[in-house]
Amino acid sequence: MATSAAEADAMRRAIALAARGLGSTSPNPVVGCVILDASGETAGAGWHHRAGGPHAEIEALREAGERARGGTAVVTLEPCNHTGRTGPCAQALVDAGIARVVHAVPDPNPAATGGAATLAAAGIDVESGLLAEEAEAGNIAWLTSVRRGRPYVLWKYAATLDGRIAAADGTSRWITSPESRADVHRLRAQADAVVVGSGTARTDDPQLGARVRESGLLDSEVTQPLRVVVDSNAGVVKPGARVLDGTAPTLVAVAEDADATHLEGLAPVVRLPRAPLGRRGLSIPALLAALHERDVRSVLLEGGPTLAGAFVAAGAVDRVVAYLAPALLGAGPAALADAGITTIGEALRLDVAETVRLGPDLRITAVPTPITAPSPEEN
Ligand code: AOF
Ligand code: ZN
Repeated sequence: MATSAAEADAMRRAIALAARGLGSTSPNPVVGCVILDASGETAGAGWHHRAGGPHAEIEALREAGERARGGTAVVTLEPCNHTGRTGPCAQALVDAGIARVVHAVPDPNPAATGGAATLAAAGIDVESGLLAEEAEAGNIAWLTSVRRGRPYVLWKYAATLDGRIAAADGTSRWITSPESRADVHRLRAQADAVVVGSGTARTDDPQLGARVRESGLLDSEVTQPLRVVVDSNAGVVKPGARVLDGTAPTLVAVAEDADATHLEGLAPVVRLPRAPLGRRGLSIPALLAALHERDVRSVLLEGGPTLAGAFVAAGAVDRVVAYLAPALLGAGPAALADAGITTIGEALRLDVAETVRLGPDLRITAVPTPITAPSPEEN
């Protein structure tokens, strides 16, 4: 049976509800659910607020009460089938007398998958794939982290129209407008971790917190991201650094052979292998694995150009958000340093997902163009 216009409307609302959990549900997904009663009227709605809390389906069922009987549950993610921190939603939907379940995206989490089959076995009509693209986009960080076994990486930079992040004398305040800077706080609030390299830590002494008022989110909704400084030689993070203030946790990543004794008692330290020969810094896959182990599902990579180059070289950038100010410098560092690309054929090609005017600036969001297998003639 095909899906109805009312179900599509309900899914759009469920996707919007799910987004309210962005930044607070990690390591769990964002999920939204709308229950339609037997006559197609909205009877309940809910979203997942925090890991360990009720799943979206349970919130929506709670609101719908008896009206759920004979109704339809519209969910952004396939209902779970497992008892984890909470009970299985598939069973809860069966118990509530739901007649039909429409979900957008199958659950790739091996521990939780199988809900659709459980529902079908109980005689419930199950439909998958409604507005799958939109729902997938809304949950892209979590889905990517489950599929790849590493956090989703969003690289953000602010530059002039000629791609420079500072002037020749090193001055960089403020290239972009207050509107753009406020938008960055929203990105920080939605990320599990904010990562910077030693160059940025040294020159900017950034605090890296998500400033609530500027993020546009409510205070109670903001979970401060883990602040990560990649300080390979353990020479930059020192007592008094703003990144060590008490407002959010901090992790300093250093090389296995670095002397980090001065950091004892100051900040947790993770020791990682150095990058492969020919590259500076730490192994990016090892850094991402260490963060994944700490339940980090999404990373906001904030700089600078050297670390961004290492991430691009490692194939570890999933999304680029560029804030471009209508200004020219003509000299000064570029947003991206060496990424191991030496010839035009190797350029990392991107597809533009969105362009937005932010005050005087332009925000461009782009994702790496998927690599398609070469056709037989090209082989
Ligand atoms: C959520 N919220 O609304 C839905 C989820 O840690 P647990 O026991 O809460 O289970 C988390 C898993 O449940 C999660 O990875 C996903 O596969 C599934 N569905 N999770 O946190 C929800 N529907
Ligand atoms: Zn569930």
